[in-house]
Amino acid sequence: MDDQRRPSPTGSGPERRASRAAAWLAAGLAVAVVLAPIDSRAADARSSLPQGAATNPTTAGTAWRTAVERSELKTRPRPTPTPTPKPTAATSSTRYVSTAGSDSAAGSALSPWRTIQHAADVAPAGSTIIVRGGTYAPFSILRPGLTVVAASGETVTVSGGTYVVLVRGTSDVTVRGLVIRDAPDLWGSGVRVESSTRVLIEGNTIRDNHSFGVKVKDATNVTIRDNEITKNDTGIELSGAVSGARVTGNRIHHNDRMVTSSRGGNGIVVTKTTGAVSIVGNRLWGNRAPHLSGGGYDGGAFEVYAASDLRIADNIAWDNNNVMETGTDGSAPCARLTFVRNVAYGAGSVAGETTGLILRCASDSLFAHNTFDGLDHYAFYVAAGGSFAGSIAGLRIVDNVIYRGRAYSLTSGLPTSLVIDHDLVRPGGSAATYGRYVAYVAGQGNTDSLAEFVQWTGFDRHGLQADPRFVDADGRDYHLTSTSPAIDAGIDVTGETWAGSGPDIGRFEYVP
Ligand SMILES: [Ca+2]
Ligand SMILES: [Ca+2]
Repeated sequence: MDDQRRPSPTGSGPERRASRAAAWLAAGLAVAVVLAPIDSRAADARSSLPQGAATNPTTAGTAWRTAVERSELKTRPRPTPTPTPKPTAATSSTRYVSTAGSDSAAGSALSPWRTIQHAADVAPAGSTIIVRGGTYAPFSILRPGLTVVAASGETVTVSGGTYVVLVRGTSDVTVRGLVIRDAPDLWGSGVRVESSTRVLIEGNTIRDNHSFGVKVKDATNVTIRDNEITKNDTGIELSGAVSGARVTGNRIHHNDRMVTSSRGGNGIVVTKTTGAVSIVGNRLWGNRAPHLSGGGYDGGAFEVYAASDLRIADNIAWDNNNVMETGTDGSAPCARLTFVRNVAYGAGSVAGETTGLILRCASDSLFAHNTFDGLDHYAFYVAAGGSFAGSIAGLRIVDNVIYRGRAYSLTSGLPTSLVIDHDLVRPGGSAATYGRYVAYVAGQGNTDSLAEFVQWTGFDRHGLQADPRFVDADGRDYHLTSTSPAIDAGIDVTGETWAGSGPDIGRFEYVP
């Protein structure tokens, strides 16, 4: 989808440009550690990342991931632990591959095979295939119950092929710890999981693939966890029947090339899927591709196209071309999207090119308890009709903080079932495009006053225009301080427990 939907609002004044260098220090870290106890937060803050460290996914990753996992664990029922048998050095279910090996060998530690493909073809079901350091040809897993894993502490690179790693027509497969790169073909991918179930793609580096880092098509219960996914045309794409897909803990950044003239530069794309999908606790940044012609950029953190039943929560996104784009070709709606407890911010590395959410296909959907800071053009562009539009009936935008950027850009003809309320806005104070306004409303223009926006539209009658009093917005710690007007000013739309007399507005609940 192209960026055709941006309205051309009138009344833009001169934009004040401020130094944003400081804002990049520790980007992605401060918000990461705030779930941790005070002491560890201070310890992490002291690590004070150098300029550009935000683009290094290995820095500060552990603290944040731990925090996310901790918060998830609180709400997740704990399974009864099963005793794990002690691993032995070379059980019958362990096989080895080495660049010094031979496919006519036994596949043991001392007599390893040469190719991963041979191992995937002949290893007994239930095998763990340990690959020693080196560079290998692409491979396909077409049999159930296999784990392919890099030897501990060794770098295993698999490169080339339409699909560098293909998992097809099988089940119970794990691919872990590999560097998967350089698929050269249009519509190819680093990892492709197709017509399979119970597949885990974990801890890999997946990069420089054309067109996808990971593509999941018609495969259920696929988990994509803790990977670094970068420099592909698109980071991850899910399509078809993908019930139970879970994308979590990944670092998805600088997927920065177009696939075709109309798509590319996206972090996570969910297109024409059926079944519930969970996208939780990822970090996404720098996902933005120059158009193939005509200038400008496409892409963004999340793209949803004719897909429903998505839960997108606890993610952190910065410097992406947009936070989310929704759309459809009319073949299916985008229904029951739940986008909660995310943080997204600018300013981006390209002036004017870090926008918010394009909601033109989002029926019966909830966008709540998110915090946005310094986004260009808008946090929420809400449209009825136009290119790629589907229904937005029953869309609710509630309990969000929109800071240092224009909160809304609204077209005419919006449905009466649209709810926008209990949000806190604070425009100004950034160089974000249109950042000094609260909203643009078709037929009215721009306003810098929430009261005027309420008068024009009837939305946000319980909203606030005030300083949210974050702990340290420039340091990306969007926790509230004790005097924040966002405290207890929200409404319960998520069923979560809260502190005080009501839910707070924005990503983080203030706990005295
Ligand atoms: Ca797009
Ligand atoms: Ca509260």
